[in-house]
Parts: sequence; structure tokens; C-alpha cells
Amino acid sequence: MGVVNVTPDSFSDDGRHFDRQVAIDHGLQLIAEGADILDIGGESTRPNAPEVRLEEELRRVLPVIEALAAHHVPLSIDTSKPEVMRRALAAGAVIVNDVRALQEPGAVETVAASDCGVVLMHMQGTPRTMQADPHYDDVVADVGGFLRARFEVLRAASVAAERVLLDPGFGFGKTLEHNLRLLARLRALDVPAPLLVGLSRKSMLGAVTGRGVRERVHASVAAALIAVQNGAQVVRVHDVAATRDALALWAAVQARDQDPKNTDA
Ligand code: 7PM
Repeated sequence: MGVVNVTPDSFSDDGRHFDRQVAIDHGLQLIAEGADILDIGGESTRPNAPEVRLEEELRRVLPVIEALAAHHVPLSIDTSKPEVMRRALAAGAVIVNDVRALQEPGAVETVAASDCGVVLMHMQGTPRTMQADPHYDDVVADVGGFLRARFEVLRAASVAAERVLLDPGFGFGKTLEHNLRLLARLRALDVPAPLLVGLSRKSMLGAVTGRGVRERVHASVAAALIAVQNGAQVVRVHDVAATRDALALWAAVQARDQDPKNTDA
């Protein structure tokens, strides 16, 4: 899943993709690099980011969705607002990616009334407060429990299990220690649906490598590879070509490890 930001204040892009045509061109570039899904977002979830109003969010994302929908790559809309979900789905998006796991009023009903896919992400607190002082009894057990509970809410609303992806929400109300433990123990989340993870360019990678946001490509690729090795089915990334190369090598080696001709097991 390639990231297309349509925000002027994203830490990853310095607003370079706020300009409508720049965002569309960036999406086309990610398709050319081999993205299987494009995630289009007009609401920054950075700590302390100002909330984006409905009309502004629609103005940002709808023209980009309309332009990219013609290119036969599934589009996901990164939003928490039911009205943005509805309008984005009508414009050609087929997946709702919600960092608030459909907890806004009307969000579950909106997804249930459509046939879209849906990503439910864990966050502790709100974007404004989440990095203040995150606490867990056991981060893996707590995040797994939240994701199972939100999955059950969707099932109770008659959303088929096959439509759902679950995401531990790296960086959303987590310390470096929490993030590293989640990545190490991804399989222990023990969730009932495929996992999507977003680690690309995040501050936890900066904390480990000492690098600024523009210098985190190598660590991002390593993080995506570790995530897939630990069971992630979808990785949300900025650097699609580099990530695909790393995963192609991983898959080629993996196939030999699984080969029934192996006699050294
Ligand atoms: C500022 C702060 C800008 C944080 C962008 C971000 C995820 C997501 C984001 C994720 C899912 C970023 C984040 N992250 N959706 N949206 N999972 N499902 O680093 O990890 O891209 S926004």
C-alpha cells in the first residue's frame, strides 16, 4: 500500500503533495513502482496537528480519488469522518482506512452499508494527546484485545470478516519500547483478520537510527521486511519500489524454505 498525502502539514512530505496535481502525479509514480493499493489521506494525524474540517478534507481528497480511480489500482481513503468515507467510496475508493477504528458516530453504519474493505487501527488517546505519556499493562495483549473487540463490533454490524484488516497503529500512542515490542511480537497479537502495518519513515525508526525523516528509507524497508516476516499481510509505505525489491528477495528465499524437496529439515 503506497501513501499519497494530500495534506499541507504531513511530517513525511512537508506539504509537497498538497497541490492536487502533485498528489495525483505522486500516486501515478507509486503505481509505476508497483503499488497494489494507494492510500489517500487529507487529514494529518500528526501529534498536535490542527483538525481538518469536513469541507476542506473533501476538497483535498475527492479530486485525487477521481483522477486515480481510472488507473485500476484499488484506492483506500484514510479518514475517520463518515461523510468523507461515503463521498470517497462514491468517487471510486474501495477501502476505508480509519486510524480511529470506526469509533466516530455513524462510521460503523457507513462501512456496513457499503461493500468496501476496511482497516481498523489501534490508537491510544487522540492525535493531540497520544504521545504525552502512553501506558499499557501489556502492549501486545492490550492492542490485540482492542483489535479483536473492534472486529467483533463490525461482525455484529454484519460486515463480513473477509472485508477487514487490522493494524496495531505504530506510533499512535506508543513509546519506542512499545513500538519495538509490537513489531517483535506481531504474531502474538493473535488477531482474527490479516494485519496491515505502517512503519514507513516513522519516528521510531529515527530513534533507532538517529536519522531525520527524509533519511529513513533504508530503515523503513528493513521495518517492512521484519513486519512481513512476522506475519503482516499488507505494508503501508512511502517507498514502494525499494520495499517491493526487498520483499521480492524475501519471497524468493521463503519459497525455497517451504520447498517440499528440502531433505535437511
Ligand atoms: C503525520 C503523523 C503524518 C503521522 C502522517 C502520519 C498509519 C495510517 C498514518 C498507520 C494506518 C504516517 C502517519 N499512519 N493508517 N495513517 N496505519 N492504517 O506516518 O500506521 O503516515 S498517518
